[in-house]
Amino acid sequence: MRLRQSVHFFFLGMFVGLSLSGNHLTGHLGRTDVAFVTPWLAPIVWEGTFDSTLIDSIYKQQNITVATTLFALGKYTRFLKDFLESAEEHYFVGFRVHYYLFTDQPEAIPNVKLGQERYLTVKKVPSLNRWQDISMGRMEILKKLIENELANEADYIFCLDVDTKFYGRWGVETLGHLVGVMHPWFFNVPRFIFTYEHRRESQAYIPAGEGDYYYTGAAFGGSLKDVQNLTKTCQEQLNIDAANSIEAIWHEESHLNKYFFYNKPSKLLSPEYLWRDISMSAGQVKIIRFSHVAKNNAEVRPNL
Ligand code: UD2
Repeated sequence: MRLRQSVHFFFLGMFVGLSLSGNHLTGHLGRTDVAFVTPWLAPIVWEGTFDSTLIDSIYKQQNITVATTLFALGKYTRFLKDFLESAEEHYFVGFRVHYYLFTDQPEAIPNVKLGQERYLTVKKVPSLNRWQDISMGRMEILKKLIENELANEADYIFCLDVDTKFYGRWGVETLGHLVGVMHPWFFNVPRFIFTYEHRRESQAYIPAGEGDYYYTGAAFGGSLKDVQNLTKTCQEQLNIDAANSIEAIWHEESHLNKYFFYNKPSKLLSPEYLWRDISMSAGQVKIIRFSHVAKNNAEVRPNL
C-alpha cells in the first residue's frame, strides 16, 4: 500500500512539474500585435518573444565569437565614438566580439576602452569620392575579409552601418544562419510601397507584386558561410550592373533584398534592431535597441 502511494505521488509530482514547465515555456512569451514568424517559419525577433536569460545560458556554453564589421570613411569617423561606446554597453555583452573597422583615416579612430574579450582591428582602405561607391563597395571588402581572414576567427558575423547607436540589448537572440533586419520605414506598409529595384536591366530586379519583406542594408549577418555567399553574390551582381552602366535604386540594399527574396533568411529581426531615429516612436516597437542617428547628408557625405 505504502509503495503504491509513493508511486502515485511520484507520478503526480511529475505531472505537476511537467504542466508547470509547460506553462512556463508557452505561457509568457509571444505577442498578439505583431507577427513573430514568417510564412517559411523563420522567427521574427521582437521584445516579448524570447527569454534573454535562457538564451544567454545556451550560447554561453558554445564559446562563440561574433565578428562585427563597420566602415567609417571621410566624415563618418565622427560616428565611431558613440557607436563603439554604446556597443560596449549593449551589444553581445558577456560574449567575445571582434570589431573589424575599415577606414581611410586610421589616425581619426577614437580611443574607446573595450571590455574583456572585446577586440578591434583597424584596416585601411582607399578614400572614395561617391558615398554610393563606399556603401556598395562594402560587399566586396566583406567577402574578402570572410574568405581570407575569418575562417578560424569567428562563428558569426554582423555587418552594421556606422551612423548608428545602441540603446538597448542586442544579444544572442539575433544569431542564426542568415539574418535580415526589417527596414524601419517599411515594416508596416503594403508590399507595393517597398522600394525594390523594378528595372529589369538591373541584377537587383524584383518583379512587381513579388517579394516578402523589405530589409535594411544597414544591418545583416549570420554564419560565416552564409554571409560569405551573400556578399559574394551581391558583389557579382553589383559588378554586372556596373558593367551595364546601371546602379540599383538603393545600391547594395537593393541587391541584398533580391538575395533575401531568393535565399530566405533563417531569422528576421524586427525594427527594434534598426530604428529610424531615437526621437521617433511606433506602437509595436516597445524597445529601441539600435537606431540610425540623425545626420545632415549634404554635410557628411563627399557628394550628393
Ligand atoms: C541606406 C542604408 C545603408 C545603405 C544605403 C545604400 C539604412 C538605414 N541604411 O543608408 O545601409 O544600404 O542606404 O543606399 O537603410 N559610409 C562612409 N562614408 C561615407 C558614406 C558612407 O563610411 O562618406 C559608410 C558608413 O558605414 C555608412 C554606410 O556607408 O553607415 C551607408 O551610408 P549611409 O548611412 O550614408 O547611407 P543611407 O543613410 O542612405
